[in-house]
Amino acid sequence: MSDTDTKPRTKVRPKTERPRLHKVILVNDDYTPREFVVTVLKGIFGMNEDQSYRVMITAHRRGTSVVAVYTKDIAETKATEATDEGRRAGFPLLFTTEPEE
Ligand code: TYC
Repeated sequence: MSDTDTKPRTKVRPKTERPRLHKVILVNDDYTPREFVVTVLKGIFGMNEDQSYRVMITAHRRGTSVVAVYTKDIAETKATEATDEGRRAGFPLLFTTEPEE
């Protein structure tokens, strides 16, 4: 580098976009018992009794409730696992995912 060359004052730092997070959404239905929903939320999403009751009752009253946000893969895996627990017990319990804005 010659004397007249000027170094950039700051390092070039290419912007790396963070991967978009995906919401897991609990969908209400008329058949799955409340207590079963709470048990699934505790087991698969690591929530305590209070948190899972709140998420369950929000879906019950409003139709849907956001459970948590994760990377796409983890959100989809957990939504599938939670939905499958309902299926195995004979309930139409449904968890879906959607990307965050
Ligand atoms: N609506 C159900 C009932 O009254 C309880 C329920 C809540 C089911 C939330 C699903 O995502 C749900 N037994």
